[in-house]
Amino acid sequence: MVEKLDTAAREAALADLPGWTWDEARDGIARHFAFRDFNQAFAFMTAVALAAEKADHHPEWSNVWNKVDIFLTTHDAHGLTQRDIALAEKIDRLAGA
Ligand code: H2B
Repeated sequence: MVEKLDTAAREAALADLPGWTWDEARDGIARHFAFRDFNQAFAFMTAVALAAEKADHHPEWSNVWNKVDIFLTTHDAHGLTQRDIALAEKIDRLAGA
């Protein structure tokens, strides 16, 4: 079982993920993405879905036309872990962010 990140580890990781904000109540991280249109948003979601399935680590997310809101936490650990950080880095690369 992967361990929750402690405060120092979380702050160090988030320093390298400027678009993501920590939700203390849910111990996870969130980021909002906006694309040119629905096609771009859904292509991004497809790429994220494939990466998530490969990593066996999945986002909580929603989509409204060109907007995608993503929340990452590790359900098995009841909080933020290195698996979320790794997926966030991957998501940023897929968004070209
Ligand atoms: N995704 C996330 N975000 N957290 C988990 O704890 C998790 C997951 N667990 N995807 C995986 C799947 C688990 O349910 C399977 C059985 O490995």
